Amino acid sequence: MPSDMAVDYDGLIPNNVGLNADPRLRRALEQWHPSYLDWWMDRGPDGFQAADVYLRTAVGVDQEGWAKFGYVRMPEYRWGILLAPQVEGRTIGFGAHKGEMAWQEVPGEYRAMLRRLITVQGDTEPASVEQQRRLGATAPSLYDLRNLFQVNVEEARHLWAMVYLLQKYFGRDGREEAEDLLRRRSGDRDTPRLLGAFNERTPDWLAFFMFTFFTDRDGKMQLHALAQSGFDPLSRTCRFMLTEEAHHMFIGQSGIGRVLEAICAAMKKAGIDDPHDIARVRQLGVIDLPTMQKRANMHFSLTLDLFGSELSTNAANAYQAGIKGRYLEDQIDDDHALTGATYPVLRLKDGAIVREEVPALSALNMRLRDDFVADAQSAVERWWNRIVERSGIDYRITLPHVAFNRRIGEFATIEADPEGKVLSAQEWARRRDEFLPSAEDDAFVASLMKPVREPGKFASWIAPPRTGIDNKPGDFEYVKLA
Ligand code: BYC
Repeated sequence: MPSDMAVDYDGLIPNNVGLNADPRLRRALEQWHPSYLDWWMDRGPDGFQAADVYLRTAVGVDQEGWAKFGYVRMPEYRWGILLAPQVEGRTIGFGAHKGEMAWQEVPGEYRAMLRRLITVQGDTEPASVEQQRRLGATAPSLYDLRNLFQVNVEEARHLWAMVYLLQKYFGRDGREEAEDLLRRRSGDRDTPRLLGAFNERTPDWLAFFMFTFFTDRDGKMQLHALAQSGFDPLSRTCRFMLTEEAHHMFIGQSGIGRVLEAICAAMKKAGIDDPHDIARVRQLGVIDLPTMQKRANMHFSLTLDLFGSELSTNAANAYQAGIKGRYLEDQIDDDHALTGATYPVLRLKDGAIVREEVPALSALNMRLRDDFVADAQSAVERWWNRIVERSGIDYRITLPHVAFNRRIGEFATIEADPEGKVLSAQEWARRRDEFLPSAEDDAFVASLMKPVREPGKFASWIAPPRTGIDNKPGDFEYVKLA
């Protein structure tokens, strides 16, 4: 066996899982590879497959220096299977098996549950690549174009990570799931992706930045919960994926931050103080702040749906089984069994939103969602509102109430405004465009989406980044177009 840290780069599939010593698995993955490449060419970035892109590739799994930067054509990217190092003597940290040695093989009684979780996680990865497929055509700079492609190749690597687990540990069923992951299509009527938000459109770059801010942050929370798993290969896989996820969220938060910088700078320069003077702000070639708020409302609420329902026996069972833990489970000071514990959850009772104490085991989805909301809230303050505040413009972006615009769970049956006030269907219909982007708002954003391809130049609606990727200078040619 190669050591945990050493990545074998010689074969078709770079890996640190000893693929050479497992011919059956290697064959299965090599058979899947051509279908994967067909999927990438057919459903991946449209029109840039021959360009040289300055990408990072994982070449090791230790904390420092795991990434190597260089120009790559995307179809030649080395998608590898990389697990975080095995922790000697790791035990299961929660649930009925707490204290037992972590499993290196799938425990029979939890096989179906594990396969489902891995499949759901795996399904989101190619879905996001499909959603972002056409964005390259309208990138606001070569820097952003490169960042989009970095996200795309790494989400595709996350697909490889889940396919490895399916193929290695789930035999024939796993191989079938791996094929289905390439068969489902984001937004397709007959074979949609499994989770709602991954069937939505990502029509423009503002949607891309909001998605990487909010939806990748759900990815972070879910991966953290799975990284606690007693099934050690899943835990190690997710721990390494988290190192990549951090960069995706950086792209989202700095992307929105740069949009806000451009807005505030343009407003100051034109002497506009009133953020609600939308027509004048838009004439400056930047997005207006109320539209930013509406887009945030939309992406935040769509992402909340990804946490499942308020009360979930699936989540309770996965916890008791030691398969999916809480966010930072290993840093929580309690019995890690949740015996007799309760958790406060917002529920719908007789048409009103009320807080109710429920058994903590059944509320695990909400606990993770609350952790997500706190994380998103602090990022909004740190990365967004501070920029607006510094410019002296009187405006704050806020996150809407969890009952706003929901399709999953308790609040799917009602309408509520961003403050959480329940609205009648008529009132919602009348006021919807106050809360969510209108067709006109979207058309305005779409009108700004003109490609900028000169090194060092940026579209009017977005400020340049403070520093380059890999410390490259401002006019670095991140993508050499073919
Ligand atoms: N859409 O018991 P419940 C990422 C279903 S993002 C459609 O509450 P559970 C990424 C549910 O399947 C992170 N259906 O569900 C980000 C269940 O069906 P069954 C992705 C939904 O299991 C950016 C039924 O409703 N990873 O990585 O407690 C770019 C009852 O619901 C939805 C994960 O999500 C929905 N939104 O929770 C790229 C982690 N929600 O079983 C990547 C793995 C629920 O009755 N997945 N349903 O037929 C899970 O942990 C869980 O499956 C969920 C759902 C949290 C998603």
